[in-house]
Amino acid sequence: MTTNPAPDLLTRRDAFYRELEPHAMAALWTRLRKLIPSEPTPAGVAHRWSYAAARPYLMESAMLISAEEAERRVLLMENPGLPGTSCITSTMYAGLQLLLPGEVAPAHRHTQSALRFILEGSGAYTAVDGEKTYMEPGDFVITPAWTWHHHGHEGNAPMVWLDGLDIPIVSFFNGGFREEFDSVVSPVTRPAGDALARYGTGLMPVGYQASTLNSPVFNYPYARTREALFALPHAGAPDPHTGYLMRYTNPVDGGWAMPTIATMIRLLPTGFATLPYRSTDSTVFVCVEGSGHVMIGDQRLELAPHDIAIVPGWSRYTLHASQDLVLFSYSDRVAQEKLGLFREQRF
Ligand code: GTQ
Repeated sequence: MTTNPAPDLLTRRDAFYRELEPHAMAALWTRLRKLIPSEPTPAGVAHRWSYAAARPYLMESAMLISAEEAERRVLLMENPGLPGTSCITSTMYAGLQLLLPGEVAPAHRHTQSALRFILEGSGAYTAVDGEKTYMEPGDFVITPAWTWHHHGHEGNAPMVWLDGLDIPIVSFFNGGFREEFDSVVSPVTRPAGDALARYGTGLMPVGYQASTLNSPVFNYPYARTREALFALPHAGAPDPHTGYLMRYTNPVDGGWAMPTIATMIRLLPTGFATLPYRSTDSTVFVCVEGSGHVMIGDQRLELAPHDIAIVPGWSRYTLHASQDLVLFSYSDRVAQEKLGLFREQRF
């Protein structure tokens, strides 16, 4: 293994490598360690976006362009370690979308899957595949790939939500398609609340044949989620590495709610801190309520309501709650699990 080649041989090797270049070939042994690393070294960096700092820019954007002209009036969050990519991690996209009362974000569809996590406001809806759902802060809403969707606002204050999409995954597979609907809104064929009534109560229509790619429930209301989360401390102690951590599930098969994006929510009671943990999925955290911080090595990221933080994959981190801290998170974990790539480590 460890031989010391003669200087003459080294020169001949370099010449050989240069000779290969114009043939679009290269010697694997010069690249093997980088190509097949001993462990992941994610391209993105740890970062936090303060909602208080971002919000004025979002409001300013509404003075420059309407939702309709923009198609989607969104300020995207780009990982400082991934400049020019429009991505928040190497596999996930994140943006803050603003809709004002009376505005419509026109109907379109795309092969990218999207989630909405509602940050502020009330009275706006998203219409997905023929059904409207009115959105409230803390709601988790799914827009499955290739479903027609538009957003509208019947309330009286600005509505802001976080968009999470699997844009980098779809572009990696070169699978991106988009279509605009031929009018501003796509048809609504079922009453609001239909999906939640049929599939979201522990009941299921008998004989229901569903694709299990996406959950048929496409709005997981925070009122229900919150009640569930805050019931957990009555029954036992939090997991020392994750806190009270729950995942959003597809009620048809118990799997993840979406095919490429794993979504979870957790409660860390006041004063609680997790033990160090890491996993291979770079994760986007959204502070829903409460406050605290995340430590990634010696880097400290503060978490106040609606702040967004990135923990790069395979980085050891701890979470700390100063006030009952509720964190929504999403990552490519579900895709990694399907490919046999997901790993986690508890310290
Ligand atoms: O609302 O459909 O942030 O298509 C980026 C692309 C939101 C949306 C984004 C989109 C949407």
